[in-house]
Amino acid sequence: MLYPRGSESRQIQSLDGMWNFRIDASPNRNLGFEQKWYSGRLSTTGPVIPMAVPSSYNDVTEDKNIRDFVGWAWYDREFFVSNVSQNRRIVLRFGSAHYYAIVYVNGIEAVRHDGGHLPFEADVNALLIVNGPNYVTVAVNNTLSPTTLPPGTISYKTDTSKYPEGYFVQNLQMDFFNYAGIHRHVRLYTTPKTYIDDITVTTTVDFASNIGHVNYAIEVVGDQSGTLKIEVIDKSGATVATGTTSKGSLQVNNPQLWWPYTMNVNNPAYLYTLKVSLTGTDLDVYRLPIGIRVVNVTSDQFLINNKPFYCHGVDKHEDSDIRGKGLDYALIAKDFNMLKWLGVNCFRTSHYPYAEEILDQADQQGVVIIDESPGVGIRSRNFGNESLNHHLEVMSEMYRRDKNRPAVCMWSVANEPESDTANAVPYFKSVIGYTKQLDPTRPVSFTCNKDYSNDKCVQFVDVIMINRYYGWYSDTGHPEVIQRQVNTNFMEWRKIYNKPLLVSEFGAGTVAGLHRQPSMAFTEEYQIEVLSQFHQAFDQHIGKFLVGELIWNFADFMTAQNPKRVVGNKKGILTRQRQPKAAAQLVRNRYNSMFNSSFNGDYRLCYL
Ligand code: GCB
Repeated sequence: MLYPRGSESRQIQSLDGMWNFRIDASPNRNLGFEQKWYSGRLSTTGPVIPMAVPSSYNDVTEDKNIRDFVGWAWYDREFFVSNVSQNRRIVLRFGSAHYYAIVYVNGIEAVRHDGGHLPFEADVNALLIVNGPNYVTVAVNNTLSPTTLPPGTISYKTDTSKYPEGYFVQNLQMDFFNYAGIHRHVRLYTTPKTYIDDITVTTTVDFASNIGHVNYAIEVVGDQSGTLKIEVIDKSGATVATGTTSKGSLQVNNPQLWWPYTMNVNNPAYLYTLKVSLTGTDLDVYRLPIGIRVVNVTSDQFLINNKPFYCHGVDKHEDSDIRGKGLDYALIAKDFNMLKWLGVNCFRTSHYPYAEEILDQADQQGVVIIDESPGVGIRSRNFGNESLNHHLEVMSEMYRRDKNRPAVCMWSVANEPESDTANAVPYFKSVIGYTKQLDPTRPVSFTCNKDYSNDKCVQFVDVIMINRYYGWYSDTGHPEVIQRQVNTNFMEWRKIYNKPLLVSEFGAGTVAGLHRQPSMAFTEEYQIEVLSQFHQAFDQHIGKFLVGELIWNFADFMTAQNPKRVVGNKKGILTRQRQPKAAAQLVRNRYNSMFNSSFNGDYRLCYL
């Protein structure tokens, strides 16, 4: 599915803004469907409040019932389409809505989508009224079940001595708040009736002869007799390669490669434009940003353009005050500025696919992405066929959305599943195998919190990713044992698997402004001690088989209420408002020295 981009043949109309909103708090949460709230304007069937789109609805109001709501929430708004666009194909596209969404246009169902973090769209020409007001209604349900990704359960509390009649709660299997609503852009866009439906690009580089190969496949829907022109255009606007077939390979001589910004500070993240023009009865033009680069994994290295890449990074959440998980350009800009300030060259989209607008910045700024699916907290009870089929579907939607992004250098299919159980084996063999089949050009992994002695699924991955909380969830208050435990653990993994290793989580909960000398858990001093003990351990393995470190977490983030969380998870090196805790300076010094240091015979020589 191509991201909507304006061109001489395509127009985009935003439907973002204030929508009307109401939760369906009826006991069975089904009143909206029983009364067909979609068959007229929402305001005619009950009271509505204004709700920002994109945003999560949870933290926008002062109402706890809305913040903690579980069930169907309803949105609607009015819009117009012009006569001109009626001659085109008109598509209604949602960047994402969490979790399950049903969309109606003028009271008729247009599309439904299962899954909270990926785009969906529908051709809506047949549903539109030209020269009249149209309305779109969206019902969004945030209920997580054993077969959703992430999975969850609903507990019905039937003991009426303790709970009122019909009382139920949502149980989560993940450590972040289940923000809900229309999280990303809603847009109408037009294409000609015959149109470019999909473009797939992979690149290879012939280093000896300094040639880049852009392999592409184009899918056209409609009349197939049109003429295609494919151009690779460089930053100066010059066309450097052309093609005319729907599938082919274009040669770019002396290519400017896409590099992470730390590997080529002077010319990072070089993007070409693949311009595809389709001329038939009508013209369609689509411009896709592409990067020429190649990713490989050996038994001990992660190579980008044949040079060893060391990931000095963070894990993140798409999370902020007020907007929850709603797309926010100021936040995206701030986060990338902060990532650069910290010297971060890589992040994992823990624990779900982030907005396309975030990945755009990663492509443009040269920050490597480990693209993670929403497969977080999958337990044994979730390894059934229905879950598996949904997981495969999610991987295919994710691949289809992000496949052309040079910044995406690895897929992570899951975070901390119960990979030590027997039924995890066929499940992950299938999910990882399927992802590799979709995309043979990128490594595939999942993050593992089991151990070398009991995990059963690391056998399928290309890079071992492990989450380790020495000094926090074990030996709390004892950072002095971290180095020993990291070293022992690394060597055990290494004895079993001849694969590169990346520490995909480590960290310590830290309440900003809390100090204690000597340090104690939750103080800023303690976070520094924990991180620096890990750093010293890592330094003994960098350049050998360790290919990266990701701190949990870039910033504090919201979780469900729970006696172990103080208004959310506080393992950020930044506060939720993106202000640095003391550890941010430690990380900044370490990460900046990693790419600023000159050739000195260690792994840093990998950097250009
Ligand atoms: C983990 C999870 C992450 C949690 C983190 C923690 O292992 O992957 O989602 O937030 O630990 O802070 O406990």
